[in-house]
Amino acid sequence: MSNTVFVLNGPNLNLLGMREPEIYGSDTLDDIAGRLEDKAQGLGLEIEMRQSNHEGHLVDWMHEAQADNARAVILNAGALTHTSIALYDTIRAIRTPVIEVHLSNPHTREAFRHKSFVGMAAVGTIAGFGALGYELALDAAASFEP
Ligand code: CA2
Repeated sequence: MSNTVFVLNGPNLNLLGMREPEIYGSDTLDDIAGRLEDKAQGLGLEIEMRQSNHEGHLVDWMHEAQADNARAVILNAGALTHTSIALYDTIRAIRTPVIEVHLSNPHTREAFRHKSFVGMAAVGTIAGFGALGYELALDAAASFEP
């Protein structure tokens, strides 16, 4: 198994830090990536950080994570979390463990955010801790068997 952790981000997360800071915080995705790189170094891991507004890219990247024997996938699928059976099937289909992350806590928000297809297949979920959630997820990934 490799030391790489894929950190995959879905639709609109490229806008982080630019809108709705009261919900999502003021860090940009690049800020989060920088902190994850530093933390990964200390844990002996490598980060592959990506964002796409397209569901199929997330599917392809999870296949890639599996082909590369990645340690784990950290996935914030954005709104696809609540709609995508394709992501559910993909997480079920790969052996690579997937950790679901959300900046906000979807359970305190609109009812349509209460269902998570990602969470139904992921190893676990970290939500509501803002950008810190990605770092907590990296700690979880580091605890998986190499
Ligand atoms: O809290 C999260 O991390 C979410 O995955 C964010 C998604 C939302 O649909 C999920 O229910 C929870 C939305 C991502 C959109 O990101 C934006 C960032 C800045 C400004 C506007 C949207």
